[in-house]
Amino acid sequence: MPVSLCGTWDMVNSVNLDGYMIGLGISLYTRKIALKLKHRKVIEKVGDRYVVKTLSTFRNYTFSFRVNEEFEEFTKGLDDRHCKSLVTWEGNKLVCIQKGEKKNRGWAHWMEDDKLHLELYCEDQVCKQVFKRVV
Ligand code: YOG
Repeated sequence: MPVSLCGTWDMVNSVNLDGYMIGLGISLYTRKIALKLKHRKVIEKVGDRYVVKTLSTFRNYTFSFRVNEEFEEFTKGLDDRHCKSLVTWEGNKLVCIQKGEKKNRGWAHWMEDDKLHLELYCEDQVCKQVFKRVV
């Protein structure tokens, strides 16, 4: 593993989450709630599996995967879609491609200046989030 993304991280910045949610077809009502949330990301390694938790006061989303092994992802509580997802390391970026109904869907995590960065892609939308480590 090039760098450890493991740990607990709190969102400090988010750009174009609304655009990303529009790309996913999330209703205006739910988008308004989601935009007010501070997300916490908990990334753990359990054996050869990663567990990634996105936590908020509204909903939580947890999934787990092995790098380089395609898996069935159900985005329960997000847009409730089924994807065939594959996570790989591209240099120091942990990159996920989520094949399914939505085009150009996926995300990438990487570390930069002690911060955890996340780009979320869907259709023609990109959301960029930055997290600081919780100590
Ligand atoms: O992260 O997929 O770390 O899965 C981004 C917003 C809001 C629900 C959260 C709940 C998703 C309503 C997931 C927010 C917008 C809005 C807390 C980001 C969809 C629905 C769960 C994500 C990856 C990479 C791991």
